[in-house]
Amino acid sequence: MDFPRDPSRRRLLAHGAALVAVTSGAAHAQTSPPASTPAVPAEAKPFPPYVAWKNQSQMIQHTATTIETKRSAYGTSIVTPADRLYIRNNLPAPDASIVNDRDGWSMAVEGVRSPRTLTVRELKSMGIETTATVLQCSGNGRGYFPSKPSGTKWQVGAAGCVIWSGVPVRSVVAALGGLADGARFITGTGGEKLPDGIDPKSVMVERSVPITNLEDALLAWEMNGEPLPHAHGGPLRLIVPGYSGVNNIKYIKRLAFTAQESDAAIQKTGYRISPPGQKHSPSEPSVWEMGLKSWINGPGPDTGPVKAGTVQIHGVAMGGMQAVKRVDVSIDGGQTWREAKLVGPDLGRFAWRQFVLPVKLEPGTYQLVCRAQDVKFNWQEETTPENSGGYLNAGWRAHGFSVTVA
Ligand SMILES: Nc1nc2c(c(=O)[nH]1)N[C@H]1C(S)=C(S)[C@@H](COP(=O)(O)O)O[C@H]1N2
Ligand SMILES: [Mo]
Repeated sequence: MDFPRDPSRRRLLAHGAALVAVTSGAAHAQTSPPASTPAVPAEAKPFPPYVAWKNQSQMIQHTATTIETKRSAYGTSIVTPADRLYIRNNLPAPDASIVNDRDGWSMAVEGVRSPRTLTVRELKSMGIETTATVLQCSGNGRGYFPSKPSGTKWQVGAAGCVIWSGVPVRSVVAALGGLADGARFITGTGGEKLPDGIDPKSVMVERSVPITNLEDALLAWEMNGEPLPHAHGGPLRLIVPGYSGVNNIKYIKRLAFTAQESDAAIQKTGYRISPPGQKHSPSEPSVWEMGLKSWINGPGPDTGPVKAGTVQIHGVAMGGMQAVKRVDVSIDGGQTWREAKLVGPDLGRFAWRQFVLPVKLEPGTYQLVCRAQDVKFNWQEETTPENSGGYLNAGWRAHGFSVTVA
C-alpha cells in the first residue's frame, strides 16, 4: 500500500525535517551506530534562548518555534519530562520576565455573574486539582500524510503526557457567582504582545471550546511537579483535557464564557477540518477533540539495528476523550496481531497508557504497527482521511515503520 512503510519515504521525511534546522542531523542519525543517548551533531542549530534549558539531544528542531520530541526519547515511564516536551508557538513567546512574579500574573474573567480580574495568588485560594493529560499538537503526525500538507512535518513527537496542577475552571466560575446567561463557549486568550500594525484578530491566539468542558478544564500553574515553565505557558495555562494542543492557551490573560466562538482568525478560519487543498471555512468542524491513537516508541526507527532475541515492543496509547482499553501489536504490517499488556499506573482517561509486548525476533526485517481500542470498543482507524491542514492524523498504518533485526 502507499503508506510510509517504505523506509525510503521515512528517510525523505527525516531529510525534510533536517533541512529546516539541523541540516546534516538526519544523515548523522542514519550512518552512525546506535547510541542510548544520541549526541547532538556539532553542526546542529542551538535552541533559541527561551528553550535553551531543553535537552537538545532528545529533540528535533524544525524551527525556533516548532521543536518535537524524538520517538526514542519518550522512555517508558508515562510522563514526558519537561526538558524534552515539544514546543509550538504560533506567535513569539512573551518575555520570560512574566514568570518573575508568578503569583502576580492576572487574568480577566468575563461572562460570569461577577466579572473580575484575578491574580494567580487569588486563583490559588479557589481550589486545587491535579490532572494528567496528553498535550498534542493538532498537526502531530502531519508528516505521515502522503500528500504532505503544508505546515510542520511533525512525526510522533508533538505530544507528551503531562501532569498539571491548578484550579478547576468550574471552581473559578462558582467563586464569581456562576455563568452569565447564554454562555456556550469557554474562550481563552494568550498573553502574547501582538505585533504593531497588524489586525490583532489576524494573529492573536484565542480559542473557544464548548462549555461542556467546564467540568474538566483546569487553570494550571504547575507542570510535572514544578512551576509551569514559561515556554509551556507559565505563569498560567488553560488546560482542556482531551482537546488538541492549540486549545490549551499558554500565558492566559483572559478567560471568557461567551455566547459565540471567538472571531479571531485562529478560531474562525484556522484549525478546521477542510477537504484536501482547500482553505478553511468557519462552517467546518473545529479541531477540538483528539482521537484514539497509539504508536510504538521502541524499538524505533531512530534506535538503530535491533539484536535478535526477545524484544520488548513498547509504546503509548491514548483515547482522546475516552480511556484506552487495549492495544494490539503487529510485526507484519497488520496481517496478524497480538494483544499487548498495558503497564504502569492508570493516570486517568486523558493520560496515555504505556503498553508492552515481548516478542522473540529472528534476524530479518519487520514492519511494526500497533492499534488501540477504547473503553467504548472503538478501534483506532487504519487511515485518517487527508485534510488540508494535515490535522489529527491518527492512522495506525502511517505511524508504523520497519526495523531490521540482526
Ligand atoms: N498563548 C498561546 N497558547 C498556545 C499557543 C500559542 O502560540 N500561544 N500554541 C498552541 C499550540 S498550536 C500548541 S500545539 C500548544 C503547544 O504547547 P507547548 O509549546 O507547551 O508544547 O500550545 C497552544 N497554546
Ligand atoms: Mo499545535
